[in-house]
Parts: sequence; C-alpha cells; structure tokens
Amino acid sequence: MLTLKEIQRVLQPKNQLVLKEDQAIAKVEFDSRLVTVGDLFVPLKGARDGHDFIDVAFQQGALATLSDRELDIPGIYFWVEDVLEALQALAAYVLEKSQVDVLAVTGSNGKTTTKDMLAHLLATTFSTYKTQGNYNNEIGLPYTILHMPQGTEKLVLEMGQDHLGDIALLSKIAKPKAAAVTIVAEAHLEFFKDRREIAQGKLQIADGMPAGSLLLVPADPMLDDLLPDHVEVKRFGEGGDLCFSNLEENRAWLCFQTNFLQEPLQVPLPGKYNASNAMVAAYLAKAEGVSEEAIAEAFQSLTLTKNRTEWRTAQNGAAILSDVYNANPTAMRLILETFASLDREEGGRKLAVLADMKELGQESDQLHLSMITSLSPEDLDRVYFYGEEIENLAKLAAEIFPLGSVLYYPTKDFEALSQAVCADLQPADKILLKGSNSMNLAKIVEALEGD
Ligand code: 2GN
Repeated sequence: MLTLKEIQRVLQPKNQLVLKEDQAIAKVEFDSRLVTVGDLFVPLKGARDGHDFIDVAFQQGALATLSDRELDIPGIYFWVEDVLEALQALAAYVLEKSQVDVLAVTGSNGKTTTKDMLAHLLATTFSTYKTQGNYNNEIGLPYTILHMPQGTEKLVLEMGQDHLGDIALLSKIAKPKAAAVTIVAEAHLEFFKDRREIAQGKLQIADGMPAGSLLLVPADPMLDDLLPDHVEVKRFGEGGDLCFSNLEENRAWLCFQTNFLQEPLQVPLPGKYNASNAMVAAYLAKAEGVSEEAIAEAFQSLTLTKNRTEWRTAQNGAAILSDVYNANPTAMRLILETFASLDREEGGRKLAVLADMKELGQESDQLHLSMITSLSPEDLDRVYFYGEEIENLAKLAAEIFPLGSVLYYPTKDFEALSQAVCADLQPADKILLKGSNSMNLAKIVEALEGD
C-alpha cells in the first residue's frame, strides 16, 4: 500500500511536511463513517463538504488527510489544489507501480453483468478484484483501484458515463490492457444527444489504452466510423469476429456455441443479451489465459450482484430505478436529481420511496432534512417516506407537496408500505427507491417485479 512519503512525492503538496519516518496507510476513505485506524481521509465535496468531517476522520483514527486548503491541525495533511484530482493521481500511481493487469468494461444499466462474469471467470485462475456496487465514476474508480488487495493479478474495472468525456478520464487513469464496450442501448441518459454520442463516449475507453491492446466492440454498423485505430478492435455479435450460434433459451438457462471455444457454453441466466455478455467475458478471459475448461465450469457457479443502482421493470411494466446500495447524502441527492430530470411517460407519474440513511450520527436529522432542496412537487407526484430518521423530512415535504402526495411509514410498518406501493404503481409510472441497505427496499423491488 501507499506510504506517506510516496503520497508526498506523487502529490507534491503545497505545505512543508517533515515526515520523520515513513509509514504505509491502511486504506483511503472519503466517507468518514468508514475511516478506521491508519487510513488516509479524502474530503470530497458531495451534498456536504468533506472538509467539515476532517476532525471526525482523525477521531476515527485517520493517519493523514488530504485538504484543498491550509489547515491548523496537529495531524498530518497533504495540501493539494484539488482533492479529487489528488485521489485520481494516487490511483494512477498505484497501478503504474503494480504489475496488475487492468481490464475495463463500460457499464450500462443492468448490463454490468459482463464485468461480474469476467471477474468470475478470471478468479478461477488469478487473484482477481473488481468494481464493487456502482463505484464506476471519477470517484468510485480510483477508490476501487486504491482498495485492490495486495497480490491482485487481474483488476476488472467498470467505467460509467454521465457526460461525454467521463470515460476518457477513467481510461487515462486505469490504462486498461483489454476492454469491452457493451451494447449501446440505454434509454435514460440525460446528458447525451443520441445513441451515437453515447457510443462515442463509450469508445473513449480506448483513450488510455496502450497501442495494440484488445478492444471488443459490438458489430453494430453505427460504430464503424467511430472506432479507434491504435488498438486491436474485435467486433462481436451477428456478422462480427466473435459470434454465437445454436442458441437455446429457457426461463433460467442459455446454451450456445461460440466461434472461439470448442464446447458450447451453458449460462445460468435468461435473455439473449446475456449470451452476448457471456461471450464477451469468455473471450477476454481466454485471452488472459483462463482455460476453456475453467471458463465452462465457472459459468455453472455464476452469481451476480443485485443490490445496485439499476433500472428494473415491474411486473406491470412500470420502470423501477432501484438504488439500495450506498446510502449517504450525496448518493441520495444525486439519484433524486437524476430522477427529477427524467420525463414522465404519457399518462404516467413519477413516484419515490425514500428510506432512512443509517449511521449519520448526531447530524442525521440535518442531513436528511437537507434533501428537501432536491425534492420538488413538479418532479415527483408522490413520495413515500420510510423510517424514523427520515420522518422530519417527510413532515417538511408535506408542507410543500399537495395534500395526499406525501405518505409516511414508520419502520415497523414495512408490510403496509410494501403493499401500498405495489397497489399504487401503474404501468406507465416510474418509481425510484433509495435508502440504506438495512431498510430492506430491495424486498419492495422484488415484490414489484413479481416472480
Ligand atoms: O454517490 S456516491 O456514493 N458514489 C461513490 C463513488 O462511486 C459512485 C457513487 C458519493 C458519495 C459521491 Cl459520488 C461523493 C461523495 Cl462525497 C459521497 C459521500 O460519501 N458523501 C458523504 C457525505 C456527504 N455529503 S458520506 C457522508 C457521511 N457523513 C455525513 C456526510 C456524508 C457521516 C457523518 C455524519 C455525522 C458526522 C460525521 C460524519 C458528525 N460529526 N456528526 N457530528 N460530528
């Protein structure tokens, strides 16, 4: 892991630091709740300014902190121009000095299975680490890199984009030796003009790749004139370099033949797009040196992460934006703003179920209340609040929302909440669910999805 002197050398802080002896940091954290002894605290600006929590981080045992301003504290700090850029520089440095092979996959809603599959296949043969949850942005990617365990041989990174240029930045930090662009089919991207611009953004995954490295891209002709020429591009899908045939599909299984493996693959997932995802993962794993037997066997034991930000579909057809993974004020604000920016379906409404964010300590009430500035009756037709810590926010919201459009349920009334939401949701509606994992909103998502 990084030592204080390395951090000093990489970041060239503005303050004079006299480090008597060198010491390795335990890990990096930007959420002060997660800081433990020996960590480097990274005060980012989210819903609140992380610099306000530097004291808390030191109380939790932080060894040092970054800061974008001069501080008057007894602890060690690195005064930098921009804390996020410093985090990214540390991540790039860690990759440069390590021997790890980086593989990158562009995430798209619900299709991040490719990343999970690839990591699962590589793990049969190599010490493998991958992006957790939705940590696929300009903060999450460097965080993932810095959390990679000692001895990792293969690192599978998901790269997400909100704006054109996001993936170029991530690729330049990670410099992947191989990568895949998954299908270009999202419906809900607000900052992109059209599918072509989404594709253009995704293809920037090549921007940080060394010359000659491998890039898998859908065979879709729309991408033909967007392809980078410094990497080896292989197209997948019908008419491409990599394709599958003899697809058999049932409710739980896929079985198909690829044009690069001897034996057919059996994948315990439904949906034709999963055959494509599995094929891409298998090709990259094989290119990295995983045997065909190991690939075939690993698919049998595949399990995918479920609790993450993603679009799902209710049994009645309504769109569900489920984000029951990391509950902090920043994540809640970001998802509320994303959801607010979406258009209603014709004749449909927008609903939200917001539950407690846990472990916010004495500031809990204030931090929950501060979400009011991201809640507007123009963007939300009905809001369900669930839990004791969010109760005061519910009361505040009731003052600005029309009568009857704010509903409150205490923790003990989970069943009533679940039944009310299920009964309320109409096919043309969109619904957002957000809260701490322990609030069990995943159960409501399941209930909405039916079997
Ligand atoms: O959206 S994210 O979750 N993200 C992470 C990276 O991958 C993609 C998704 C995200 C989270 C992002 Cl993009 C950026 C940030 Cl800055 C955060 C984040 O962790 N924000 C957090 C806060 C804010 N704002 S974590 C956190 C925890 N903190 C409150 C503010 C906050 C807990 C806390 C509460 C009370 C005290 C101290 C800490 C306290 N101190 N009370 N009394 N004294």
